[in-house]
Formats: sequence, structure tokens, C-alpha cells
Amino acid sequence: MKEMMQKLREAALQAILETEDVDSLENLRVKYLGKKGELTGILRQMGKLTAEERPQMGQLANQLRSELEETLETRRTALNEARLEMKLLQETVDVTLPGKKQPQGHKHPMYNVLDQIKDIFIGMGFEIVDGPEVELSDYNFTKLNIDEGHPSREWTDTFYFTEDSRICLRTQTSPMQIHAMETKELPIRMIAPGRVYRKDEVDATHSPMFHQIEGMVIDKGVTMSDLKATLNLVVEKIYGKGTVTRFRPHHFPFTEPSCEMDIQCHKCGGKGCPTCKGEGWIEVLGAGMVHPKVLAGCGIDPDVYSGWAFGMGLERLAMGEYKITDLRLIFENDVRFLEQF
Ligand code: 2NM
Repeated sequence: MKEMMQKLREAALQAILETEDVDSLENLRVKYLGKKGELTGILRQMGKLTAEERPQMGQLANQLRSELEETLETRRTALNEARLEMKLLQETVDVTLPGKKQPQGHKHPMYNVLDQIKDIFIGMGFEIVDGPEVELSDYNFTKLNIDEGHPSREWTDTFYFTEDSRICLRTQTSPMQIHAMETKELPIRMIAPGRVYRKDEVDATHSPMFHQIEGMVIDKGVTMSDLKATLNLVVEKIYGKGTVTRFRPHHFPFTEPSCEMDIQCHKCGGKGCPTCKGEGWIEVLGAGMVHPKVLAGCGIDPDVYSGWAFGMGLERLAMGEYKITDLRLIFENDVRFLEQF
């Protein structure tokens, strides 16, 4: 019996020391010291012993139980500590490691230009008006004095939603001026920036979607000189004081008279250079006095009120300002391009 306990002791001690986790340690406790464990099994055979041997064996068995319990406990503590240490090690933050760079986005160059222009007009008391990109052809064309049969109303030029050409994607933001004239109280000072759509093939200067900013003033006694003075001021704020402008006669169906405004090339001062393509002048916008028919169509008496309006493409402005040579770069949103602004 003593030998059996000796064997059990050796086997148990070895098993306990070799155990690597707390769960199998508990299994070992049950295996050796449990109610149906090996030590109990040995003690069941006490009946075979003599009266002198019995207390000796009993004492040995108690000693063995204590020793195994102690060893189990020591091992349990050691395993727990090791596990904690491992966990701490794994969760350690190495504050000396270089940080991970979080790339930060910023405003698109075209919206820099747009915000700059918005600020200028807000400073002059204009209201910024936003509206739908899907319009009735009535508002996109007819009310702007662009009659049926005008080339810009062709299906080859405009995106329509319905067979009867009644609904389209706006080709300019001017329908916003019509909505304003129909609904707002006079006088009106407004700008309408936004996306517009035309059926253009994509190349370095064309895109089927681009951005426009249009503006309009309606009041009593508004003249062409108000138009010129205001736009000259705007241009000076964008291109610097003393920027020279010229107004050339032009034709738009919705304005009469109509004009286009050029600025003298700020690069060469008008001598001719690559920036102005040798012209000395750079075309900036179209404008004019709102056509009496347009005013009347919106319920405004052209004998009492008059107004001026303008429209310009934002992409071209941004391209000029940032020396961007290909329109497609503005829409591709390649970060290597965007990061430069
Ligand atoms: C342009 C050029 C000239 C314009 C006219 C109007 C309205 F609704 F008042 F008649 N809105 N926008 C206008 C005038 C737009 O874009 C080149």
C-alpha cells in the first residue's frame, strides 16, 4: 500500500507540474483526490491492513493529500500569474512606435472657388438659392424665352426623362431665377450655384455634368451700369484690384441686351501668353439685362421693374485659378491631384 501511494505521488506530482492550464489542473485534482479518485481507491483497501499498519497508512495518506493539494494550489497560482503576465505583455502599448497617419480630406479646389464667390456676393447682400436639378422644360427653356425648336432643346443636347420632352435635367441654373421671380418678393438679389447637365462627350474641356453659378438682381431702375459695376467689383475681389474688364455684345434669348465679359490676362497684362492663348483677354462670364418677356412671364411688370443676370462656369474658373489643364482631373477625384490644393 505504501508503494502504491508512492507511485501515485510521483505520477501525480509529475502530471501537476506538466500541466499548462487551470482546467486540466482541476481534472487532475478530481482524478487523484476526488471522491472517486485514486487516493480514495487506495484507502478503500485499508481493511486488508493490520491494526498497527492502519494509522501509519492513514497518516501517510493524509500527508500525501496535503502535499498534492499544496502542489495543485502552487501550480494553479503559477499558471494564473503566467497567464496574467502573458495578457499584460500582449496588451502592452508601445508608445515609442511611430503613429499611423490618418489621411485628412479637405475641400475640393472647385468648391474653394465657389465658396470664395459666395462670400463675395453674400457681402453685397445677395441671397444664395438652391433648387432641383430635375426641371420642367417650361422652367429650363420656355420661361427663359428659349422657344420650341431652339437647338439647345434638341434630344442630342439635353437629357430628357419623358418622351414628350416635358421633364429634363437642367442645362443651366437659370430656372432658379424663374422660381425666384415667381415666388419671392421684390427686390431680388440672388445667386444660384449648382450642377447642370448637357449631352457633351467627355474631353479636356467638356463634361456632361458641370457646375454653374448664376446671379440676378431685380429692382426698380436697375440698369446695365449696375451690372457692369457689380461684376467689375466681383472680378477685382477674385483677380485683384485694378483688374481690367471689357464687355462684348453677345446674344442670349433670356437677356436683352446681352454681353460677355472678358478680363485682361492677369498673367501677361494683355500682351498675349499661354494663359490667355495669345489673346490678351480671358472670357469669364455671360450676362445681360433680363428680357422683358422673361420678366412679364413671371408676373413682373417690365415697365416698372428691370434687372440684370449673369452666368458662369465654375470648372473653367477653377481651372484658370489653379492652372488645371484638363477638366477631367476635377471629376476623377484622384487624391494625388486633390492633395495639391
Ligand atoms: C447667363 C448669361 C446671361 C441668366 C438670365 C436669367 C434670368 F432668369 F434672369 F433670365 N438667369 N440667368 C443669364 C444671363 C445667364 O449664363 C451664361
